[in-house]
Amino acid sequence: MTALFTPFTLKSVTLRNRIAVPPMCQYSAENGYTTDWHQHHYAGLARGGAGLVIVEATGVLPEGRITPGCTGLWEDGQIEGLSKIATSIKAAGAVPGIQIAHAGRKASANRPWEGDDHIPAEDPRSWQPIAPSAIAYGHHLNRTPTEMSLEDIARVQEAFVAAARRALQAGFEWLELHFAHGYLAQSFFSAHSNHRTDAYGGDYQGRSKFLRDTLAAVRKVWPEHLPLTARFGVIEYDGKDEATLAESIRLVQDLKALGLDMLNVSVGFTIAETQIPWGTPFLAPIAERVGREAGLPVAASWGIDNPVTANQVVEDGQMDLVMVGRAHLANPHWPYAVAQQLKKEKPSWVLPAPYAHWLEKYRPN
Ligand code: FNR
Ligand code: XEN
Repeated sequence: MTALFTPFTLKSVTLRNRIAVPPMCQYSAENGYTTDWHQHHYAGLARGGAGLVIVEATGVLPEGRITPGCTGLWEDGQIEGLSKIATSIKAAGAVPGIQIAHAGRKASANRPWEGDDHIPAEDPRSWQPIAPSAIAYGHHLNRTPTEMSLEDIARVQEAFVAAARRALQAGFEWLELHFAHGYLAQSFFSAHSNHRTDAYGGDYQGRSKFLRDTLAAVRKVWPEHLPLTARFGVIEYDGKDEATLAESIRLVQDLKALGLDMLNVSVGFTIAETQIPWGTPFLAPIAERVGREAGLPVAASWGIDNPVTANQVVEDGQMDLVMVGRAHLANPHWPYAVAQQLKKEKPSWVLPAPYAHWLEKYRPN
C-alpha cells in the first residue's frame, strides 16, 4: 500500500491514513461559540477522506482569541457546538482533534480579510493583549501588550487545563496545544519576545517553563490513552537557526518526558523579518531531525500539498503524518484526488462506504 494511505496508530487512536487537516481558523464564531458554518466546514473536510481533522485554534480565554470571530472553550456552553462537530467528523470516518490556544500579543486583531491588524484600542470590540514582556510584535500588530504577572500566568495555565477538560467532554480524541506561530506560548520561548528576569524568562529553563508547566498540567486531565500533541515553531528563520533548533529539540525532549505524544513541527513566527524558503517542503528535513533527535512521531505542513511530495515525505520517514491545509480548502476531497493520482488506492481506503462503494464499482479501470 502507498505510504500515505497506511493507517497510523498513536496511543488508542488509529487514523485511516497519514493525511491530516491542520487547524485553520475560520473567524466565524460568535462570542467564541461555533456557528452553522463550522458544522458545515468540518463535516465536509472529514467526508473528504483525511484521517485526522483538527479544529481551529480555540481560545482558552476570551482575551486569548486572535480575533473576535475565533472559537472558544472558556465556558461550558461552548461544548455543545464543538461536540456536534466532533460527532460529525467521527461519523465521516476521521478522528476529531482540536487545537487549544492563547494568542498573547497577537490577540485582538481584525479578521485577515478585514486587515489582519490590531483592532484600534478605542474600538469596543478590542481588548488589551497580554504577553511575557511588554514588547509589540510590530509590523501590522503594533499594539504593546501588558507584561503578565505571575497570577496572569497561573490563570492562563488553569484555562488551558479547563479547556482540555471541555474538549474531552465534547468528544475530541486528539488534543493539540498551540505553542507555535508567535502566539503566547511561542512568545514565552523566544528571546525576541521574552525579556523577563523572573522564573519565566532568561535562560532555556526560564523561557521554556510556561510550555513545560502547561503541558504537564494538561496531561494530568487529558486521558493517558488519548494523544496529547503540540504545535511548536522549532525555527524562526532569523539567522540563528542552528541555535534555535538545538534549544527547540531540547524542549521537545523535555515535553516528551512530561507526556507529549507527537509534535506538529512548525515555524516560530515570533518576528516579522524572516527568510522562509516558501514554495518548498522546507520543514520536511527539519521535522525528520526533530523526530529522530527527540524520539517521537512528527507531522508538518507548508508546501507539502503535492501528492507525490506528500507520499514521499512519509515513505522516506521524514514525518509520520502530513498536514495539508489550504489544498483541503480548495478541495475537501483532496485525499481521494491524491489516491486517484497515485493510481494505487481503492476508494474504500480513503472514503466512507456510502461513497466508496459506488466509486469502486464504476471505476474506469
Ligand atoms: C492557518 N494555520 C493555522 N495554524 C494553526 O496552528 N492554527 C490555526 O488555527 C491556523 N489557522 C489558519 C487559518 C488559515 C485560513 C490558514 C490558511 C492557515 C496554518 C495552517 O495550519 C497550515 O500550517 C498552513 O496553512 C500551511 O499549510 P498548507 O496550507 O501549505 O498546507
Ligand atoms: C503566523 C501565520 C501562520 C499562519 N496562520 C496561523 C494561524 C492563523 C492565521 C494564519 C494560527 O496559528 N492560528
